[in-house]
Amino acid sequence: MIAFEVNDMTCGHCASTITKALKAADKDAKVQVDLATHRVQVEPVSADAAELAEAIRDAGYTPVAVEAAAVEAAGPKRRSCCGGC
Ligand SMILES: [Cu+2]
Repeated sequence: MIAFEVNDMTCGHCASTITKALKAADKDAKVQVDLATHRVQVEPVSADAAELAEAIRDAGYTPVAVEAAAVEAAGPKRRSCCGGC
């Protein structure tokens, strides 16, 4: 299980964009999104953590590996959204 915090994922449209991006990177992956906590959990089949993070970035979002979240929290946060909400 790989988990990311995606703080610029703010609505259902963001969540579905990210889910699609992850499935495109690893079509058999199990993806679970929790909008309230901005968490994305992935059970990958063929992709590794770096590829999954890349897929989220390519979709226009900023994934933070949950282990690294405390470090990243000190930095500036992007506040933009997908425009779909
Ligand atoms: Cu959105």
